[in-house]
Amino acid sequence: MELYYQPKLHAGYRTVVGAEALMRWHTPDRKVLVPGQFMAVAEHNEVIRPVTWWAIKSAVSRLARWPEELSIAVNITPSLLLGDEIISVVRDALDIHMVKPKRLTLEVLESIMVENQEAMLSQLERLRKIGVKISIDDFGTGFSSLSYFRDLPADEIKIDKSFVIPMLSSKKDHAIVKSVIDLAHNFSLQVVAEGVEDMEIAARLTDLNCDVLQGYVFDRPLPAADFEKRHLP
Ligand code: G
Ligand code: MN
Repeated sequence: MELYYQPKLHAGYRTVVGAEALMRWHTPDRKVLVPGQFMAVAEHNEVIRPVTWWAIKSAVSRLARWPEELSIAVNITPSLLLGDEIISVVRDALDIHMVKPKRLTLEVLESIMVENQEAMLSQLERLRKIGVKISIDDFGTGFSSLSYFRDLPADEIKIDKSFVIPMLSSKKDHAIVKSVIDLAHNFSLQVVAEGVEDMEIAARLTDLNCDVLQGYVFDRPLPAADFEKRHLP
C-alpha cells in the first residue's frame, strides 16, 4: 500500500495549500490499483480498518516534514468514523509527530448523515474539538436536505467532479457549481472544486469565488517523493 499525493491550490494565488492523500495498492502481480478497484473488498473484509489508520499515521508523519502552512486530507470511510478508535489514532499521530491538528483534514462522504445522524454529528464535533478539519467529499451526489447545511459540523465541502468537468458546456452544471459555492459560503464553509481538468474551468471557478482547486490540470496524484520535488519549495 502506498499513499499518493495530489495538490490542492489556492484558487486566487494558484499556490499549493496542501494535498489529498490517495491510496494505491501495489498488487503481487505488479499492478497499481486505485481505491475504486479495491475499496469494496477492503471494506468487506475489514482490512480497511488497519489500512486507514496507517494512512492517517503516514500522512501526519509526512506533514511533520512539510512546511507549516501545508495541510493533508485523508479519506475516511463512513464505517470507521464512529467510535473511539479514530479519536485515539488521530490524537496519537498528531502528538507523536508534533503536528498542529488544523493541518490534518478528514474527508468524509456526504452520505454519512443518512443513518445515525445524532451519533455522527456528535462524533464530527469531537473530531473538530481536537482541531482537525472536516471536509465533505463528493458534495452534491448524496441528496442532502437543506437542514444538512444548518446542522453539519464541517469546515469544507468538495464539489463533486461530475458537476465541475462539464460546467462550461452545461448551463445547468454551471448553475449547480455557482449555487453550491454561494450556499456553502453563507454557512462559512470553504469550497474545494475537484476534477479541474483545464485552465478555462479553473479561471471560471476563481471568478465564482471558489476557494481551492484540485485536478489533473495542476497535477495527478503522485508518489510522495515526486510530489515533494514538484510542489514543495
Ligand atoms: O472524491 P474522491 O476523493 O473519490 O476523488 C479523488 C479521485 O478523483 C482520485 O481517484 C483522483 O485520482 C481522481 N481525480 C483527481 N483529479 C481528477 C481530475 O481532474 N479529473 C478526474 N476525472 N478525476 C480526478
Ligand atoms: Mn476525497
